[in-house]
Amino acid sequence: PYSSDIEISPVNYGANLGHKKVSVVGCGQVGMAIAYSVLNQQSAGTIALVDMNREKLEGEAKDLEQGSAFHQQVRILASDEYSVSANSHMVVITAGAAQRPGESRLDLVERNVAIMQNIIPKVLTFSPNASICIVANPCDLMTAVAAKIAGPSVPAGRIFGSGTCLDSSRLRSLISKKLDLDTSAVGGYVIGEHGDTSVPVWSSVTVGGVPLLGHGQDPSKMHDDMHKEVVDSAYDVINKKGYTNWAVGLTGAHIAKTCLNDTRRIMPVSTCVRGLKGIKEDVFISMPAAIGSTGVQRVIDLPLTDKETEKFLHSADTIWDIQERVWD
Ligand code: 6V0
Repeated sequence: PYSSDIEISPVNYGANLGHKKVSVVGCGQVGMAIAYSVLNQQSAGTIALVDMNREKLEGEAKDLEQGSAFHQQVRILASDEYSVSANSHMVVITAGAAQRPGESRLDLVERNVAIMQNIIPKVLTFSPNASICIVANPCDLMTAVAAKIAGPSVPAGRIFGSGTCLDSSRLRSLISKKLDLDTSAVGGYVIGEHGDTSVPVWSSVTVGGVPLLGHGQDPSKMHDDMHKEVVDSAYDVINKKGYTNWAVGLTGAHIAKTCLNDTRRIMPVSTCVRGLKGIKEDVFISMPAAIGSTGVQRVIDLPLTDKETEKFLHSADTIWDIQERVWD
C-alpha cells in the first residue's frame, strides 16, 4: 500500500530562487500558461520545457526567449529529450489529451494513463529528488497513477496533484465578486475530486476572517448555484474558447513558487487521504495541505459538517471506484 509517511524538513524562508529549476512536461495550452506565469513570477532561474512535438516546442521556446529584455534573466531550455529536465527541483506534468467539448474529466482516463506510464520513469531518471505536480486530467486519478508508477522509493507527498486548487480559486473569486471585495479577503476550500463531485466547504468559508455562514446555518440555493458554476466553469470555458489555460496557469505557477521557495502555504491539492474521515483506501483526492520543497508535507484534517463529510466520502468513493481498476 501507499505509505502516508511524509518527509518534513525545516522551513527555508528567503531561499534564493535563482538557482531553482522547474520543468514543465507537456507544453500545450496549459503547460505554456504555467511556464509563462512562472516566468512572470520570477520564481525559477531555469525553466525546462519538454514535449513530444519538437517543432511546436522550438517555436514556444523562441517566442518566450524573445521577451527576455523585459523579464529577469531566466534560462529557457526546451527539448523532446528528458535530459533537458535533469536536476529539476520541481516538475509539473500537463502532458495529455485535453477534454473535448462535452467530455468529462473521467472520460480521459485511458488515454492519459498510457501517457503517464511513458513520462514518469523518464522524469524520475533525470530528477530523482524533484517534487512532481500533476495537472493533467483527470487530475486525481493521474496523480494516483503517477504515484503508483513511481513506487515506494519516492516518498509519499512528493507526487501530488493540483487538485481543487483551481476550483477553490474559482469559488473564492465568485464569492468576492458577489461581495465586491478582493479575492484575497475570501478564505475557503473546495475539496474532494477536481471535477463533478467536488465539495465546497461552506462551513469554513471566511470573509475577512469572519465565517460566511452563521453557526449551524446551512448553505442556501444561492451557495449551491455558486458551486454549480464552479463545476460547470471548465465546460463553459472549453465550449467558448476550446480549452482552459490562464487560471490553471496561475494556479500551477503558484504551486511551483510555493514548492521552490519551501513556503509551506496551505493549498487544497490531490494527495492520498487514507485515514481522514474514516477513509481506508489509498484514494487520491484534495484536502488542504502544507506545500513545501518536498511536496505535500502535511495534510489538514479540515472539520466538516455531517453533510459535507457525506459529500466528501461520496467523492472519495467515486474516484476510488475508478482508481482501484486503474491501479490493477
Ligand atoms: P494540449 O494543448 O493538447 O497540450 C497537451 C500537450 O501534451 C501537447 O503539446 C502534446 O504534444 C503533449 N503531449 C502529449 N503526450 C505527450 C507525451 N507522451 N510526452 C510529452 N508530451 C506529450 O492540452 P492542454 O494543455 O489544454 O491540457 C493539458 C492537460 O491539462 C489536459 O489533461 C487537461 O484536461 C488538463 N487540465 C487540467 C486542469 C487542472 O486544473 N488540473 C485545468 C485545465 C486543463
